[in-house]
Amino acid sequence: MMSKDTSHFMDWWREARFGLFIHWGLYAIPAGVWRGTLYPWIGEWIMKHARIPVKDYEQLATQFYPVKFDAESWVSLAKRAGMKYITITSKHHDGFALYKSRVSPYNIVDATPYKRDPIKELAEECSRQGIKLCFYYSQSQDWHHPNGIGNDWDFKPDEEKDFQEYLDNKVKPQLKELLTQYGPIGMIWFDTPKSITKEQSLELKAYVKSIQSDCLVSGRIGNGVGDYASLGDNQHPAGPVHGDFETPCTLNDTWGYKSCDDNWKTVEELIDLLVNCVSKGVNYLLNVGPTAEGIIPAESIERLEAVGQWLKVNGEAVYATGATPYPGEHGDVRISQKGNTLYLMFKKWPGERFTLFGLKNRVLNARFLADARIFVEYTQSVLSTDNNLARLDLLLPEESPDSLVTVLALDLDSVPSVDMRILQQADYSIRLPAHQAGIGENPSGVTECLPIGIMSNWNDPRTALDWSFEVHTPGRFRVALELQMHRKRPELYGTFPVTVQIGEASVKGEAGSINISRDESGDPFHTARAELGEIDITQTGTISAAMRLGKAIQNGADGMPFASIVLEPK
Ligand code: FHN
Repeated sequence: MMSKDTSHFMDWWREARFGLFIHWGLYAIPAGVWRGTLYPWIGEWIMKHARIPVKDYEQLATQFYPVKFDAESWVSLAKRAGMKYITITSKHHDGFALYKSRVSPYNIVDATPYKRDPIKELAEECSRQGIKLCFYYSQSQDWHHPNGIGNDWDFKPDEEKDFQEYLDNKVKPQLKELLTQYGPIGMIWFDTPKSITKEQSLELKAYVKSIQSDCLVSGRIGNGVGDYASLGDNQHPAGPVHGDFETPCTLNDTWGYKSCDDNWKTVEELIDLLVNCVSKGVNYLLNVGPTAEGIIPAESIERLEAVGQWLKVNGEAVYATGATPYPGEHGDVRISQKGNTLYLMFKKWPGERFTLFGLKNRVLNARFLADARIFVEYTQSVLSTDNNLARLDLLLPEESPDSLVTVLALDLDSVPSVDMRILQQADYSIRLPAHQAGIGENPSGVTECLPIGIMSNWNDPRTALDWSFEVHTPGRFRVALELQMHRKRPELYGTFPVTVQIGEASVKGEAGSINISRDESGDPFHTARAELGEIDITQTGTISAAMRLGKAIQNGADGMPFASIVLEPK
């Protein structure tokens, strides 16, 4: 009998978890500076920000000669970093093809003195070194094409353009080239759908699949028809997501190279962000912007190699793992799972004692990925006095076994099974996240929690959010709200009165724009904190909580961008 093939075309991507993004093109030459003016914002947008006429921007091609480009070293860097796929800009919004295209002479082989096809060299290297190659392709914005979206300084306004003509005569023929010239391609990473219609998104998707049926299409193909969904740039989920997600992220503040951008994330931050993604089942696509010479900046290389070193030791907790089985976060611990193993990833070392609540399985073995020889003593019990709360008490070394995030693997007697109630954590804190909130009266019917764990359209004071949670250690708690807001538009949110009721106690305060300051340069999404005050919880067991707005919100940001209530012991 023939065995049934149960593989799925998304398997490789789901198992990969970590990929390399490469933004490389003509914009690496000005590197943020045009005719003596330094432009803020991301480097690859300089043509738009400086409103550079096509005929002037095209001149950059005559100077593009990346003598130091070396496909082998780029691909081996991705491998050393522990990345499983590479997504490179085959054509960004500036319309320039980074490969040999017969559709448009505006490409690296025909329009530059370099005359080599780096995509071909990368494709050969990727196949030699065994890593998936994917192509970024800007399907809507094309500032070089009269009918592409976005250039209104050389061409007609977008509304008057024949977008379908551009799709038919540039996008599709170039996709065909990309999907037939370079062997099997993991994905086409479409971006910024803009006004593309659902029919057009579907048409593009079908077109890609008609050439390579297993090639994925990114969520940003538009209209929700991608094979998976994309979070915003540098956006990290506040709670567990449902479905397949990826978040594209920068190492500094730009995608395409900018000579003056040295706002580099630290290795610690990068590993924290990686484990945060892993614990939510989200892929982390981390960018480098090579210089016009073809060099990946040393600061990027150092950081990626350090992440790779960590992954060499701790990759078991990352690759082919699923999101935490718990419905919410565990303070400074991120959790993933694979088979019968649960991985606790400690962002902050708890010291000698750590208690994990709510794990229902029997633990067979506890081992550190950084050093399996360290003996970990543990006991398991169920507290019938606290509504049958299961607890696992671990006796850990005083110092963390890994200098960065330490991973403790718990091998269990079966697939992880956990208490789905909201539980007070070992550090006595309690988190009441948006995605676990009941939405009481919802008069307009539009308030809902987005897949990334942020409340959307919560603007009606009649709509109360409610929770119930389990307390094992009563006491006095500070009450704070976490809101996810956009740093570039803080004024959008306004500031609103809120009331939080915890059991019999309540606390009032204000939250919104006052909790965030404008920042044009860094990551746009920011988790801001609003301190509301303090309350007492006087008993163990199940406690209820609710939160209301003090007045109706009418802002341009879909209401209050609420992520969580956090109760921290005083
Ligand atoms: O406009 C682009 C930007 O230049 C960059 O390519 C990022 C990467 O996710 N995507 C768009 C903005 O979201």
